Amino acid sequence: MSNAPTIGEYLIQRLIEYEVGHVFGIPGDYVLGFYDLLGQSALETIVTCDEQGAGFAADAYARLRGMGVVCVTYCVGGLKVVNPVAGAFAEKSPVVVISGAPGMREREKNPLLHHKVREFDTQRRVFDQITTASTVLGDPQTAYAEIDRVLHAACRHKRPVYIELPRDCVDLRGPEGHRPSSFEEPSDPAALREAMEEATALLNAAKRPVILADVEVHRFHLQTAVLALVEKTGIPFATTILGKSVLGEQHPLYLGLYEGAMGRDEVRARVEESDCVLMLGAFMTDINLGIYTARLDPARSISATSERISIRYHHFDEVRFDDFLHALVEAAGKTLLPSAGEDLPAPPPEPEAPVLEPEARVTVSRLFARLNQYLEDNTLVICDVGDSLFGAVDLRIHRHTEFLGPAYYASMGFAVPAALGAGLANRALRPLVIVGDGAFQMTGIEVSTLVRQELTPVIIVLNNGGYGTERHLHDGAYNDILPWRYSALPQLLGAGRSWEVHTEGELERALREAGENTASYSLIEVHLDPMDRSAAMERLAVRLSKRLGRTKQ
Ligand SMILES: Cc1ncc(C[n+]2csc(CCOP(=O)(O)OP(=O)(O)O)c2C)c(N)n1
Ligand SMILES: [Mg+2]
Repeated sequence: MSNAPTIGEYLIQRLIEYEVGHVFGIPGDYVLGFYDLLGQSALETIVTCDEQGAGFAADAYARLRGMGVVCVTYCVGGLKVVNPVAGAFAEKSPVVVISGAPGMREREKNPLLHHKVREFDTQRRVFDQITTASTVLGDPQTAYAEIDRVLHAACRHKRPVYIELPRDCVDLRGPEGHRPSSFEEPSDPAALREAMEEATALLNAAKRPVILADVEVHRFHLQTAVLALVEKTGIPFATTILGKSVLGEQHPLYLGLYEGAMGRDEVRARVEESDCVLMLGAFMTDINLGIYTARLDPARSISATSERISIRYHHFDEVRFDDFLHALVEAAGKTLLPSAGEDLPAPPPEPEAPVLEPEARVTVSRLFARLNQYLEDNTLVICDVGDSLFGAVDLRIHRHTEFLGPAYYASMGFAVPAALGAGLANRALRPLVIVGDGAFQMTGIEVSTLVRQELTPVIIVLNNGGYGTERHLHDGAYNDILPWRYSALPQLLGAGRSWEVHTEGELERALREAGENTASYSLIEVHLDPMDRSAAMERLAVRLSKRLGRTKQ
């Protein structure tokens, strides 16, 4: 009898080594054997209402914990996680997709087995487009090494991977004595030295350097290093929407959110007029760049990402992002001189505490101003697409990484299931979910899974009677939705508390009572005027509709 673990056991063991504690998904006959193994393991299985919810939950979990896992059955389950996995790919989140599949022996003679779409490898080929590595564990001789390779790729690139587990292979054993391979790819020391010389020369010569910290700083867990760099050099920093709150937004050197012409003018001017912008883990998406209104001159930029380091027009492919950043921190105060630290623009204004007008109808801007006061040290803000995201731009997040939102891929339906993933990734955080009524109709049913897991987020449903964002771009009857009674959800689920809010007085009471409710989720349905919108949405709508060649009257 071999001492080697079964393929299923080895996969579970490696996931635990990557500090995964939960697996999200829905079982099916092609994956039942593996679900049994999961049930006997230290991993907790979280069964959601729908696979898409499991996918978003795993994405949020990965953003907080460094790896998230979704485990589904063949095609009917797998193809439902395509959208969240695509979002995880686009926004760099290391989600591991484990899909059950027909056994290798069942595949002979190409029978028409249930759930098969076209060929046996159709699902895998779909996932090849949206993952950084994929494998079918059909051969016990190579399965362990394949698991090592694929999990390493997820971690190295912070992108999803796909592992297909044929049901007759789960209990097969590979070779004895396997040790996980090492995939270290150290920086080329000479290239690192040269990159550092160029970067320090540029930064030392700069009179008004600025750091632009973005999403990869979060994904690669480099916040502490960036903070050390900021503090040792005195260089002020800005972030983008996608990297929002990657460093605490109450830091004295925080300039604000940089989003080209969409953002605040002082921040835009300070960044664009800087003689050296050090971009760390920055992702140049259209929304991050304020729909291409950002003006960043490569001749005055240093850009470091996990893919390459660029210093003005020189590119260094052999230098690792983390090595470069740590070398900068190490040089700070030595070869890298402290910044003069003059002319910091005034810090972003704390939105004024609104004076309560108890009878007044709640508006979007007053709602967000109030929510800003509501944030506590353990609040994790999770936004969905729409005014939830844009209205949240001006929230001042207390510490780093307390903001999750699909700010680039922008798939509706992210926020409620993300609260599930984030809540399990770190139970010490209390999610504050901000979600539009349209997005809530897509995945809000996962509140059911929040109940099962005894999570207690506060969920604010912005009820503006439909697809508000789209109304501002181009209105039509297709932007209306059925007006659900969102606050009746506790009756449907038999759990939770809810409030229906029209006025500021009602909002105040709901927020207070929700804050005190630590026994269940709290859902606050806020009625808003269908044409009301945040200032950020207003700026975005103007720009987007110009690009679409349509202007709103
Ligand atoms: C999955 C998905 N489908 C469609 C869209 C296009 N879209 C962008 S915003 C929007 C409306 C969002 O409505 P709601 O969630 O109510 O938020 P609001 O705009 O009203 O704040 C739609 C349909 C999308 N981003 N994602
Ligand atoms: Mg809406």
